[in-house]
Amino acid sequence: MVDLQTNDAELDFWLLTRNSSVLTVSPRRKAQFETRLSNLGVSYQMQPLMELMAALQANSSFAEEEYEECQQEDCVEAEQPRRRSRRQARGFFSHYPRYHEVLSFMSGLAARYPQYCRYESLGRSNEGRHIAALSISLNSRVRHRRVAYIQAAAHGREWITTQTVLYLAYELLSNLRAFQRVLQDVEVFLVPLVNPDGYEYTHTSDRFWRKNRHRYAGHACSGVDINRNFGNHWNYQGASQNLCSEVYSGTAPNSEPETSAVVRYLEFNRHRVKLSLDVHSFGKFIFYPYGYAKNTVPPTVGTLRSVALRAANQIGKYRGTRYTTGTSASILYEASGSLDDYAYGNLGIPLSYTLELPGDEFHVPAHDIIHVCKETFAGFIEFIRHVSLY
Ligand code: 0X9
Ligand code: ZN
Repeated sequence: MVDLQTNDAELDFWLLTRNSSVLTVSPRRKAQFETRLSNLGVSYQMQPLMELMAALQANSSFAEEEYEECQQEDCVEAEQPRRRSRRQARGFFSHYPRYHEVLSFMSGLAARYPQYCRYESLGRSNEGRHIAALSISLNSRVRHRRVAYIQAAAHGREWITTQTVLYLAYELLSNLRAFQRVLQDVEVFLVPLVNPDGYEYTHTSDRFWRKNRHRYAGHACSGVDINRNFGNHWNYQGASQNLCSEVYSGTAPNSEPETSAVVRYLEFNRHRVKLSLDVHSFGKFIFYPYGYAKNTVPPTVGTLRSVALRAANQIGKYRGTRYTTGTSASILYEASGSLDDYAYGNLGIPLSYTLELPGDEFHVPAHDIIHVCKETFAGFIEFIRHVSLY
């Protein structure tokens, strides 16, 4: 399966673990692929993607109804500001926002909490969109605060990840007093949409687009996998140089503006950043380095593991969600050129993780968004709590 993922550009793996996989294959290749699976002795089930798409469509109309509720002017004006903002937030976390909505949610938070929250751009994407960030801290005058860096949606289709990071920002800022200790000397730096072009493309053209939107003249295929484009064992394993592949690693490490925007920020702040968390979907995993090869364990694996287990435990308290922790190469597959290996291996960021949120596919139902946000929030806080120990 790992071989197919890297070498067959027509297959798109949604999940690939040791005992099972979820992937899409075009109708044209279906019969041939079934023969191949039978020859390999693999048992499988097939479902037309159109069925899944129809279910998703039914789902999203539910979300819009919820969001539209009480949008008329008289209704909005009569409300108390605090209640209004809570209701608006409820609405925000019951659907999947577009890029511009994400940006206005972020700038709205910064405008409401100017003393504690800064809204900035790390740079621009291939198509010129801002890679927006929020910095949250209590003592912005203290220069050398440690940083907890959390990013999401390096893969366009992983919509739920953006929501969990925005929820973290919202929840921290709405309850600053409750999180005073956690935030005492830590700056929380959030990038909810690392791949804004890919994200928008999943809203306009192809719900299951993964890569960025880099176009190559004279080629039909486009896009680089941001999570194969970082400069640690670049293109070594679990990555491809076929630009039609879902795991295409780009022309060189850091070749993509989205990757280099993140790298520029992390390099500049390398002595302050103690946590790097890359949020993905799906599978309920917490990965720590190294992911580039099997049986390669970093010297501080004990700490990495114990913090991961604590975070998993906190997440489970909300409704019993159970995460598996380990290195991705041992639990899942080798994937070189990812952020977690780069942050740990090249920059020396001591707590470096990749989170795979829950779900059976990329589309978490609208009514479940808030629950994933809440349980993941508990995990984020646990990770951030460890930052001040460094
Ligand atoms: O393949 C990936 O980039 C991640 N899975 S996803 O389904 N979200 O695409 C997992 C990467 C795990 N490996 C490392 N972090 N090295
Ligand atoms: Zn991903």
